[in-house]
Amino acid sequence: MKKIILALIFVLSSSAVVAVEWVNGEIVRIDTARNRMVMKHEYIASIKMNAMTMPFGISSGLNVDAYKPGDKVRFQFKVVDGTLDVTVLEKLK
Ligand SMILES: [Cu+2]
Repeated sequence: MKKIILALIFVLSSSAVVAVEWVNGEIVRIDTARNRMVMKHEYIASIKMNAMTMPFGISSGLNVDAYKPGDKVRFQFKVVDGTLDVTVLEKLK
């Protein structure tokens, strides 16, 4: 029984850590000189933001050289001083 409880705790805690939010979007513009990009994004559940086109920051360490306007992507972000910085970016196939 103790083993089962420990296993359950492990599953619950690890799923909490792994639960990252992916948001689908489309790149509109990339401005690497200013570390900014504009994307059309879908509804973002975690911050209840409706779908819209808006600017994002590009997190340091994120390379966007392979991306261009029109690319369909999914991304993760963090909120920094009220702006959303893209931290992880992937092309959708
Ligand atoms: Cu938005």
